Amino acid sequence: MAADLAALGSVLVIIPTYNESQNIESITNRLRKAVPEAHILVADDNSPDGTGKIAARLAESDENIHVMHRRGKQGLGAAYLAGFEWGLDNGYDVLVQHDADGSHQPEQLPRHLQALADGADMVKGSRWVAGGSVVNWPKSRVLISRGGSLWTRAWLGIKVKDATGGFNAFKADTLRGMDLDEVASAGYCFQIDLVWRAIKHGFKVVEVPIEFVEREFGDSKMNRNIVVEALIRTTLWGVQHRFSQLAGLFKRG
Ligand SMILES: Nc1nc2c(ncn2[C@@H]2O[C@H](COP(=O)(O)OP(=O)(O)OP(=O)(O)O)[C@@H](O)[C@H]2O)c(=O)[nH]1
Ligand SMILES: [Mg+2]
Repeated sequence: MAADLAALGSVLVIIPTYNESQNIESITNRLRKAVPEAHILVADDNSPDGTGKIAARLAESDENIHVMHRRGKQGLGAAYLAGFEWGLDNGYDVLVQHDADGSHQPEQLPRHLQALADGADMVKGSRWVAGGSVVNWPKSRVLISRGGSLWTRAWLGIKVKDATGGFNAFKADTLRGMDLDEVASAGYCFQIDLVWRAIKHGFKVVEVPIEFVEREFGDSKMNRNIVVEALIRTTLWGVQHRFSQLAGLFKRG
């Protein structure tokens, strides 16, 4: 039988934003409808297009919406780390990562929450498990995403099908137990870093299917550096992991 969602406690959805003025209002509206009891934290990096001001206006009229105004663009990973810290300091029991650009569907968040209630420590929204899908994504992006996950699985020896996915939910104790102060990754790699950390620390990671929709408005912040960072860091973690496996074998032998 499915476990009770209410028992999960308070939920904070963190939305990092950089120039999402065309998206922020509709995504917060959808989230408020889909999971009314959840709180939202917009972590804005002083977007030149005024996203922070729109978020501040939304927060004024809705006590479930909060805004963190950050100094300037420091990358998605840094914004999430600041959001996690704020959420943990403020006593939330569940913390969710959610993009502003419409790629993640707020209506699918209850599935993440149910998986946490059923015993997962971290839940990853996955495009590449049965029932998952992408809408309007160019072939090149599918290739990068699938290739990146394959590379990650091969090096790190993990079963996660969508390692780079960014629609994730955590129990607060999972984040507390992952040594987040050691995270240095900035782009896509941040998502791989989080799931690798969760697995290494012995937490139960579950993937749930999501429909990922290419953004209609605004520009992607994805670039070649982000892909290269992910490739280099994942390979380094993989080499370290394989060495420690070998060292373990020698010790035992
Ligand atoms: N605060 C903050 N948010 C960011 C930064 N870079 C990206 N974001 C936000 O992070 C979310 C994901 O960024 P996207 O540009 O959509 O990048 P992506 O989803 O990895 O790439 P696509 O698949 O092309 O959409 C969006 O809500 C962005 O506004 C940043 O430097 N600071
Ligand atoms: Mg996006």
